[in-house]
Amino acid sequence: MKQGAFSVAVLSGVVGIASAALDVDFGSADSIRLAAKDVAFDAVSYYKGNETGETPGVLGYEPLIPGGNGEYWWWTGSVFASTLIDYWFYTGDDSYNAIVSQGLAHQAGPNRDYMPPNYTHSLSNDDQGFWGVAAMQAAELDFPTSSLDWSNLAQNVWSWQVSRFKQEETKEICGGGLRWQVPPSNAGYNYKNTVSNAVLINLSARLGRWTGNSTYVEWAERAWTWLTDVGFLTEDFRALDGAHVELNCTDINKAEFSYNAGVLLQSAAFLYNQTTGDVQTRWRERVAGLTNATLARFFEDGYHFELSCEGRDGACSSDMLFFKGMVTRFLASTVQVAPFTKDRINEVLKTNAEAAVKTCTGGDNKRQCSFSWAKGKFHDSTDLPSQLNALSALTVLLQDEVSQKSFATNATSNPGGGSEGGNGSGSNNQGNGGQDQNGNGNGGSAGTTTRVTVGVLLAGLVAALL
Ligand SMILES: *C1O[C@H](CO)[C@@H](O)[C@H](O)[C@H]1NC(C)=O
Ligand SMILES: *[C@@H]1O[C@H](CO)[C@@H](O)[C@H](O)[C@H]1NC(C)=O
Ligand SMILES: *[C@@H]1O[C@H](CO)[C@@H](O)[C@H](O)[C@H]1NC(C)=O
Ligand SMILES: *[C@@H]1O[C@H](CO)[C@@H](O)[C@H](O)[C@H]1NC(C)=O
Ligand SMILES: *[C@@H]1O[C@H](CO)[C@@H](O)[C@H](O)[C@H]1NC(C)=O
Ligand SMILES: *[C@@H]1O[C@H](CO)[C@@H](O)[C@H](O)[C@H]1NC(C)=O
Ligand SMILES: *[C@@H]1O[C@H](CO)[C@@H](O)[C@H](O)[C@H]1NC(C)=O
Ligand SMILES: *[C@@H]1O[C@H](CO)[C@@H](O)[C@H](O)[C@H]1NC(C)=O
Ligand SMILES: *[C@@H]1O[C@H](CO)[C@@H](O)[C@H](O)[C@H]1NC(C)=O
Repeated sequence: MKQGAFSVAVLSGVVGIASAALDVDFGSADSIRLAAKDVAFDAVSYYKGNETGETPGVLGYEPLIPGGNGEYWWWTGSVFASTLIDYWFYTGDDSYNAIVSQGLAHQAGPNRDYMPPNYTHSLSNDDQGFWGVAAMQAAELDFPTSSLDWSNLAQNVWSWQVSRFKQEETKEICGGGLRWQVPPSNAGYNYKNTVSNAVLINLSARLGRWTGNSTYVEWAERAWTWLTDVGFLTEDFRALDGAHVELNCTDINKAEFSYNAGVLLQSAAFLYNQTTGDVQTRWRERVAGLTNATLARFFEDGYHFELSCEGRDGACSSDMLFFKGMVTRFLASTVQVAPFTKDRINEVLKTNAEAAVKTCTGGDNKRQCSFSWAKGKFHDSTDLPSQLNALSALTVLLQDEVSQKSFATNATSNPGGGSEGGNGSGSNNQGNGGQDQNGNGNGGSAGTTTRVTVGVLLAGLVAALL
């Protein structure tokens, strides 16, 4: 991630009236699914990674690579993958699974840890982390693969980040915490930021749930404690951007970006779900506080407004253009693992999608979307992040359609079974104490496997954790 410091802009969104070329009936799951299909198609039309001579997984070449067009940074390829994995999960349309798998595999690099040598010059902890997160998501959703062990990729990323975190604790600068950049020679190595640590928390929370191994949950708590101690996460749950090591992290850059809050919220939700007793109460308070803060700061009028840059024309960097879709998906998965947030969050997800779709009247086919949902109509230009944002906004409305599916763990996962096509994408856990069963899915209406929820299994994990 390459953002600089930004001051907080004044909110100025006014919703206008526009007729959407994407004709969506928000009361109908079929209608939402059809619209999502169009938006996904237009999003993928920007992707060149599967063409001869192109690099799988990335959305263009970084400015620092010779001949690079400088449009999108390396990490954004992981957002493309995550969005399409969720698209497949919510709709059952597997049209893009092959290019997503190919990209995730290619960018894992020679050591399968998302540190491919091509990108060392700009490698940051958050960048590596977001790729790890995409691999973890693939594991949890039993995303079909013939050759890769998704959770192993995520674990490799986690191991690297924890070893760096330990090193920082030894040095006592800022009391610990991950730096932004990885190689000391990179500009930004002297900055510690919220998102790098938040992504480590996210991975820890989810690996904890995946394995049932409490070491991960302890790490999530450790990194969370650091974020609050250093003051990056405030008492009223504002997630501030970061600070410099020269000043022992006292010069906090107060810019607030939605994805910082979003990653923390979703992580807290996963931790809430897998803990019990007082510990669970603490995570529940964090979930509640971050839900409030996220909705109040970034969804004041019922749709996402990127506080720190939107409203100042051209002030959102190419990185920031991706945040809306990410946060939308974080909110939706928060509902899944922390259902007590459902009413509050779902109300907003609906108005959010309606606002997004109003912008989808652009491009040659008159259905492409644009970035600023506050404008209430198409404006400026078409671009890939705007398509991904609108796609996320639509797909998360299909939550009820997938309520019978739930996130896998290492005991239930069977991604290989899904790669054959036709026989479903996951194992069928019958609450039999975690035995793997390679059952056939009884194909749901959207063409995906209906899986018995792993709630029973989860209860077992909770017992194992505490
Ligand atoms: C964190 O975990 C969720 C839940 O599986 C995943 O969907 C999401 O992409 C992750 N978010 C980040 C940014 O870490
Ligand atoms: C790349 O993937 C897209 C989407 O699946 C597909 O339409 C296109 O034909 C593929 N291109 C090549 C060269 O395989
Ligand atoms: C690294 O760059 C080379 C040359 O452009 C390319 O062939 C290769 O696919 C790239 N690897 C990754 C992981 O992007
Ligand atoms: C730097 O900050 C940490 C806590 O954030 C503190 O423990 C440490 O004493 C500080 N070091 C200096 C030199 O002030
Ligand atoms: C899941 O991971 C845990 C911790 O690594 C391990 O002890 C357990 O055996 C794994 N379970 C399965 C079914 O692979
Ligand atoms: C739990 O995970 C940690 C970190 O990966 C590992 O070192 C430890 O061996 C695991 N414990 C068990 C019981 O699998
Ligand atoms: C969140 O907001 C709700 C409603 O506005 C309020 O009742 C609740 O106390 C808040 N919770 C936290 C933890 O801030
Ligand atoms: C944990 O998540 C599952 C879905 O994966 C959900 O059914 C369950 O209610 C959640 N637990 C709690 C305590 O909210
Ligand atoms: C699906 O499962 C059935 C029963 O096990 C088997 O006969 C069939 O060949 C499988 N189909 C595919 C496409 O793997």
